[in-house]
Amino acid sequence: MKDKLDNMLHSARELISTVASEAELQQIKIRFLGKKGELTAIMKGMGQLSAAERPVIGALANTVKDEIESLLHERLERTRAAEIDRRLQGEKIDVTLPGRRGERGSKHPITIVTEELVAIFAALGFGVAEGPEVEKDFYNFEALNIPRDHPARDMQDTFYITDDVVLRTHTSPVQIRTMIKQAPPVRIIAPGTVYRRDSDLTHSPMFHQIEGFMVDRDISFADLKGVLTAFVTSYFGDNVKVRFRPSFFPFTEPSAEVDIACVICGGGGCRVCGQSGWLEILGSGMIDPEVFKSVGYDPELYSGFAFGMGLERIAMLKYGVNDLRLFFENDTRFLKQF
Ligand code: 2NM
Repeated sequence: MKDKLDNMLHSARELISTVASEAELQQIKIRFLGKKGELTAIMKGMGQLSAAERPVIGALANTVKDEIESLLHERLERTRAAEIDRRLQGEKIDVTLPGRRGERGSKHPITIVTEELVAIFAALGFGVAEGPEVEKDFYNFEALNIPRDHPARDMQDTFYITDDVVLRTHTSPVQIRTMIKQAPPVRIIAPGTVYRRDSDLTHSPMFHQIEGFMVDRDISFADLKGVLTAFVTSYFGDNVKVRFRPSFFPFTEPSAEVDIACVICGGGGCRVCGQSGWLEILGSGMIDPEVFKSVGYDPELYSGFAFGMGLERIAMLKYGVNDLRLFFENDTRFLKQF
């Protein structure tokens, strides 16, 4: 009996020392200490022993049991520690690796064009002015010699807030406000958002303009041509052809539209320029004496010119964009190309 217990302890020790998993340890525990285990069997058979043997074998069996339990426990701890070590090795983080960069935004093409045009006019001595987008009828229309019955006043074109308040349809009210506040000489450009009840492939109800004007003694149409030609060649290149074509605006007389040779076909005629070889890029004219009267300038003393252009159109020509809607959809795949 004693040999049996010694052998049992010996083989248990051998087994436990080679085990590598918790599951195997559990099996060994069942084999020796379980209800039907080898040691349990011996303990159950104690009754058959003589009174002299029983305490000796009993004590030995208990020692063997304790020993196996402590071997199992010790091995279990080691297996768990090894398992944790292995996981930590696998999950090790290299804290010196560079982090993921946050995605950087980019300037909207309309912002880029605005800043470039403002810079060109700044170099020509123009300051920048801004004004409200919700505007009084007086500043948006009345002071600009746009009478009550003029087609531009039609509900078709203008968003009315009340009878007397509109979303500005151009940035000209900024020039009116500037002239009312400031005596000549003045040279100002007004970039900004404007609104018209118009929506199709080439018109958005919200779009952007830069308008500008210059007033002093003896400003002539030659100044208009000089400044606008300087602007156009500065933005589209020294070699671009420019022409001035008679036009009409209620707030200027005479008025002229400025065309450049088509940036797509170079003047030969294509779809973009409607076979004409020319692209209209801005409107202009000598400020009408009626406008001067509304702002308190003396038309006998002062003269000036003014001009205006749509920035979406300029951006489309500059960058070869063929769909106006791209400027308003804010798809970053489009925006990040500029
Ligand atoms: C244009 C074309 C021609 C213009 C006129 C004025 C003002 F207030 F000085 F009279 N501001 N802007 C003007 C003139 C705008 O846009 C196509």
